[in-house]
Amino acid sequence: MRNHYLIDAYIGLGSNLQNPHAQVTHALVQLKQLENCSLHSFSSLYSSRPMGPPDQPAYINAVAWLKTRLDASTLLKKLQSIENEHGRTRLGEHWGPRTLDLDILVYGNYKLKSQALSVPHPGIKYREFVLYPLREVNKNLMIPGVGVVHRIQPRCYPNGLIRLPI
Ligand code: A4P
Ligand code: MG
Repeated sequence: MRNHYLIDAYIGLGSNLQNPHAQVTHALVQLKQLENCSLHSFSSLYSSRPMGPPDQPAYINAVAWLKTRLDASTLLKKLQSIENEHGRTRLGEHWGPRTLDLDILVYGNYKLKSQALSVPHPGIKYREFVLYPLREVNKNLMIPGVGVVHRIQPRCYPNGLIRLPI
């Protein structure tokens, strides 16, 4: 489904399996090629400690800013197909390792809460691997119901997050 107008959507990318750096870099290329979307900008890549079970590799994370005419659920389906192309499996433990995870962090001014789609993503304000790259992309972003990124990010402990050189 298509909107007539463009929506600003922010996507969180994460990977900690099978060359995470390459997984995230390739996913950024795929986001650039998505129909009815344009990739406005994207953050550096960051190395982060795993949230969840500690016995898994470090993650590579990044954030992309898309302008899209896709409605939120169509966008989510497109992102899930990209995850599947990266060999994503969903049989493992909660917050377990993955080849690629693409989350819709923010979708315009929308506030949606269902099992299939919650935006803004409920974890945003607690996650350094989301807030630091998001600040790099748009520090003035107002996250609906949460606040402005440049005010929230400094309250989030960096937890060993490393911004990787380009
Ligand atoms: N879903 C609901 N809202 C959304 C949304 N805004 N964006 C639904 C994307 N999906 C959303 O997702 C489970 C279901 O969430 C989907 O069916 C979708 O309809 P999933 O990708 O199959 O599973 P998941 O990602 O394991 O689940 P969850 O609980 O959403 O995990 P998170 O929040 O994605 O966190 N540590 C570091 N350092 N870096 C990371 O990126 N990521 C995770 C996963 C754990 N630890 C991490 C990282
Ligand atoms: Mg996910």
